[in-house]
Amino acid sequence: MAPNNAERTYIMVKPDGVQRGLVGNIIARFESRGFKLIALKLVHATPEHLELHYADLKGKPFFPGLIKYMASGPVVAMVWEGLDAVKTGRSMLGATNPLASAPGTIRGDFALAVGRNICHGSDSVENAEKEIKLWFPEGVVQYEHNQAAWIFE
Ligand code: D4T
Repeated sequence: MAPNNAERTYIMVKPDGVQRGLVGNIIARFESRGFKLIALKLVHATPEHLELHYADLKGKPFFPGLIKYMASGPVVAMVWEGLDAVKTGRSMLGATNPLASAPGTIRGDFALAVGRNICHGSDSVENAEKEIKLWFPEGVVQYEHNQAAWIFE
């Protein structure tokens, strides 16, 4: 199969990442890795919206606390595009529990607790497309990325 240079992933700096001033650092990592930013906004999400985002986790014991934390302040919602964006995005985030996140990853560098793990990234291409629709019903921005020839074969 031809490489998909246009794979998209939904990345979200969580309220703790915003409060701790890590937005610029996280954006810089995705930019310098070679991904193309195609949507971005600061949004204070409602619990109802977050319940849709985390619908798969409804019923887990940590779900009410997760929704409360995610609704406690604004998040930075972003869509990044590029080769294997979903898988590479997840590896840049590190393991869900910062105890297991390697140094050099976002969680491995900035987080200690699973319930305050700084940043979200889609875990499959299918979920990425669902999350992009949920957070950006207005659509993303299309433009030519002049660096593409230096990033992709
Ligand atoms: P997100 O979706 O936030 O990027 O996290 P992951 O994809 O890495 O992990 P997840 O869906 O299993 O968990 C979602 C969210 O719930 C918090 N959480 C998770 C928690 O507070 N306690 C827990 O025991 C687990 C497993 C952290 C991330």
